[in-house]
Amino acid sequence: MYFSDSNKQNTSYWIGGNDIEAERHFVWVGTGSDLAYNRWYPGQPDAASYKQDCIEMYGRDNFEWHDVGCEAKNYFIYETK
Ligand SMILES: [Ca+2]
Repeated sequence: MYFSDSNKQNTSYWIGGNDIEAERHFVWVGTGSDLAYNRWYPGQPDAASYKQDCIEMYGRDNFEWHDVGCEAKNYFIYETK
């Protein structure tokens, strides 16, 4: 993916992982399977100051992953068959 610097900083994507069922146990929403791969930003997941159950690719951190509140307004990426 390519974004200009200004776009990149304002762009984050949902990738369909969450730990809604069990805190700190992240799974993919489609299959319920564990994350076989991850690209967490250093220090993440941190469940910082409020409930952070969903995974986003965070533009400001080079699209590395953050756990964040699921109510955030992000773009999304999904897999089709
Ligand atoms: Ca976080």
